[in-house]
Amino acid sequence: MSDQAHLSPEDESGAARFQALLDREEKIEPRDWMPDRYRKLLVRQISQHAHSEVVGMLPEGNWLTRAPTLKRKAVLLAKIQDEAGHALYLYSACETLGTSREETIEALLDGRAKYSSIFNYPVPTWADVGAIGWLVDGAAIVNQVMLCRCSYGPYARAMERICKEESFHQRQGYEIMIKLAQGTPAQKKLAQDALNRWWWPSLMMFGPHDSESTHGNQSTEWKIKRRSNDDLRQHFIDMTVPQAEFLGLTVPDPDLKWNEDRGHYDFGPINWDEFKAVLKGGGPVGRERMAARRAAHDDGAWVREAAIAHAEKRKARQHAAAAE
Ligand code: FAQ
Repeated sequence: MSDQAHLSPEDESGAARFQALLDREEKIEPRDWMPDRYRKLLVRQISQHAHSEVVGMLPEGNWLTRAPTLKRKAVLLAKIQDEAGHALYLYSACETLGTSREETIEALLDGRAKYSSIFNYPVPTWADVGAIGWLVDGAAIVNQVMLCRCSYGPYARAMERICKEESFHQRQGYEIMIKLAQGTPAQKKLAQDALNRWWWPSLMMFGPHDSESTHGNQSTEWKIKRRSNDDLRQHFIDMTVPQAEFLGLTVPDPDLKWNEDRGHYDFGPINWDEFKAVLKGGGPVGRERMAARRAAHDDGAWVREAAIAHAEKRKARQHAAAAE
């Protein structure tokens, strides 16, 4: 049933304004009327995105004590802190849609909310940290540049800032891969093995094929998404294959081939059974990620309580000063 079916006269004028804003490529802001489904679609996507940033900090955080040099450690630390910042912008954008931060985080902790499939894979070597920066952040940029033009103002603005930081993340990963690929044969093998592990999961980050995408059409109609999952995936492949060639590494896809007519690379079938299995349970890595996330949340309880107590004391002082 259409969202417009049972609208009151007030809602009708809101709906007309909403459509006019979309048509004029202007942003929808929190004060504006919006269809309930638009709000829900955004809360779903933005909260999943925020959770991905937070859970994405865990595999890299595990490598902080094992980074090979002080410089690498400082750079990785800065990247992880950026991811925390991204999550904060995104949780804030979610709050502008009327869901409390507690509610959103609770949904992650009790397993109702998703985060990106990519963070349910193990990170066994330092080369995997490089591959994450190069491929995972590379895929995230391709996806998020599109989201800078999202119709919802707070999300689009958060994305602009996030994209600037993501390009530094991608560079740090690629630089790790360059060093390894130009190193000893053993180091080059580490880089190749990491590429083998992360290539296909990175392609899955863009979501199912367009024909299987549940939200794609509605999301595109409302200008939340501007490009389809398959379109973005192809763009990522076309951009990344030459980077792998520069490294002297082989993309683990025997069907990968430049198609002169299409002006794109053809590539082999994606294992969607693996994608579904990763989403369902996440296996041992998923359990480990969520256990680490819950422990961090519990350990941080005193910080939240202290911040609330401080805010209340400040408010009381301001009231007292105003009453004098
Ligand atoms: N993982 O109907 P569609 C990062 C689900 S940030 C898990 O096509 P949509 C930075 C989808 O939710 C990475 N689930 O969905 C970083 C839906 O299920 P639902 C995160 C997935 O929303 C780097 C169902 O499949 N980025 O990495 C995935 O139109 C390094 C049907 O799919 C974002 O979240 C997946 N990969 O398109 C941090 C970007 N794909 O909800 C630390 C914002 C699909 O009905 C270290 N999100 N599903 O139960 C988006 O652009 C979109 O949500 C897509 C999916 C493109 C991901």
